[in-house]
Amino acid sequence: MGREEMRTLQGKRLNELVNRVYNNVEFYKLRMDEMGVKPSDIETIDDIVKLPFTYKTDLRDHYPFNLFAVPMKDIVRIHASSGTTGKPTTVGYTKNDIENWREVLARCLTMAGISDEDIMQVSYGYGLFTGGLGVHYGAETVGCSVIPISGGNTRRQLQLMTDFGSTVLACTPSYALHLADALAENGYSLADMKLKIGVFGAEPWTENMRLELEKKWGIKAYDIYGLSEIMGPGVANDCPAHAGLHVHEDHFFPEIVDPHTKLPVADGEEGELVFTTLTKEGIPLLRYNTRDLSTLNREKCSCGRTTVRMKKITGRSDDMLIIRGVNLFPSQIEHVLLEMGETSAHYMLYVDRENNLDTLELKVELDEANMVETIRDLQMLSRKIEHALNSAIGLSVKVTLVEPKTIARSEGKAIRVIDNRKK
Ligand code: DLL
Repeated sequence: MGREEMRTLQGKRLNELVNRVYNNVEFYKLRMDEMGVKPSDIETIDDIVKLPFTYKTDLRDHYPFNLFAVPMKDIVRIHASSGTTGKPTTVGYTKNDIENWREVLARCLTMAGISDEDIMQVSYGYGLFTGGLGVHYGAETVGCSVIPISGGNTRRQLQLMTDFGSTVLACTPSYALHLADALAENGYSLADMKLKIGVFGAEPWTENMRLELEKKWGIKAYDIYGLSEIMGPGVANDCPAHAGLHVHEDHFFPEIVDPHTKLPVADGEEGELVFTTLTKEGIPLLRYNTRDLSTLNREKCSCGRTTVRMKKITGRSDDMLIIRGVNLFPSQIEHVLLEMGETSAHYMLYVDRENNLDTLELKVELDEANMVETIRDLQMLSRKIEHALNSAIGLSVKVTLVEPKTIARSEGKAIRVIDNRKK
């Protein structure tokens, strides 16, 4: 589609969207009234800058369903991802949303050369996380034979990959690397496998890592991007040119804004990636600030596609970590510690990578007023915290209790995380 034709379509969809949220979501009506913007002020896609931004905290403040724009009877699926504290971020899909999700994912997979001839092993987690089910539906739409194995259980992954002759692997890039390194020690060989294509995403990874995965597996590796708030996987992905990720901009309108001023920046300049969900019905969002850092490029790609491309994500403007594909805010850890009230609130998180798998260790100071006397009690307290963290954030964390006043205090902003993973 030519640029002008696309802009006309986006303008029409934006106008419908704004009417929908203004009339059905109290939060947006209030925000727009406050700013003195009416739905009739939004005529073309350029008018998007008149609209309010949405942040993750807005989803938290309206937990669980208060930003939904349709009655619950029209919601057919609920997913959730990490919030900044104890409550997850929840999203809901109508039947049409699921259809559109299938469509964009089918585009992503086709762009990577996947067809109904392929056998796809979906090793993203199935469940509240959008990765497994999202990719699954798209793969079925394309006509692949889908193996919904979900994440984990490395040996079984390799066994099924060999026995079933999987031609496509979909998982996080770090898990793909871990699987590659586990081949030999589990008695498997690439020669017995039929893998051709990897669809990797859900966490940041570099171009070098992509090349490394291509070499280790002897495959073509593609980057797939997305986030639960906007849809899940399938917001954008790269084509064989690997020159940025094509955004499915007829559904998700991207902008880049300056992290400080929140004003839009020119194409090519880096800033926070913002999306407006042009077609979503369940939980449509205006100008959702992802906090992911990227740039936009509207030039036609050498693959022939005209859709805007976003550069591989270079980082985030907040402190969210992605550990084994799971999003984690240090504030979630703090929330659990404070809720338990058995230690001090001075802690440090150490993130590392062993055998290509992320590891997480929490050092937390004992509370002077509540000192633990015996080694046994100390061990019991660590286990208790590990258990509480595991059920709150879904990740295993090694907890080490340390003496009061041994964790370095910082004079400015507290440093809570030491991330030793190689970039
Ligand atoms: O990670 C959706 C997804 C699943 C994408 C499977 C791709 C494949 P969330 O759990 O909500 O959703 O996390 C979204 O993960 O804001 C980025 O910070 C990061 N992220 C996702 N894909 C990529 C990628 C899913 N390809 C957050 N490159 C986003 C870099 C990514 N970061």
